[in-house]
Amino acid sequence: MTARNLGETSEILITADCGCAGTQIETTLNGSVDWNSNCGERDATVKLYQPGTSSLEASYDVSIQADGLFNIPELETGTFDVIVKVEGYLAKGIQSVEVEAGVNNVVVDFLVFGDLNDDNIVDFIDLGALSGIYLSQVGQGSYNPIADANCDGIIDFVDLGALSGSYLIIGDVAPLSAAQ
Ligand SMILES: [Ca+2]
Ligand SMILES: [Ca+2]
Repeated sequence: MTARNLGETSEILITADCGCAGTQIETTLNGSVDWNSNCGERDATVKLYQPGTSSLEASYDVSIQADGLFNIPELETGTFDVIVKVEGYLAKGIQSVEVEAGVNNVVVDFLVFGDLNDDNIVDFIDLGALSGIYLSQVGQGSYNPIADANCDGIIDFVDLGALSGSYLIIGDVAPLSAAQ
């Protein structure tokens, strides 16, 4: 069997019947998020764009584990701008991530808390959402873990302060600018 050219980027179609299972190098992307383990698991979306553009190449729903790690088990090789959106946080972009055959790693840090309604800006809607469940505790129906910035089981002044600190900040969007 001839080796498949994994570096070829123009090939988008993947054939399922190549009979080569087990012979190809699987391409994976391991992500690491600066994360409070008390927060447990959290849903996130990882989007890959052609560098410097808003041309979406792929989108993955992932789960941030309590240790801050996430994994995309199979993806295409290439160079991508990566935008990670974790529930409750603004989207974070990382430019020009090279994905080669085999295991790849990407670090996602400095996540900004406070986007409770997932529209990629921290504003009065998020403030209102947090205020509406102020002093609710884990176990109560009104408690929303997404609003619990420090994940201590109560929505209080600490979480309000965290949200206020990012008030009117907007998350990253494609195309990512060179300044980032
Ligand atoms: Ca918002
Ligand atoms: Ca809290």
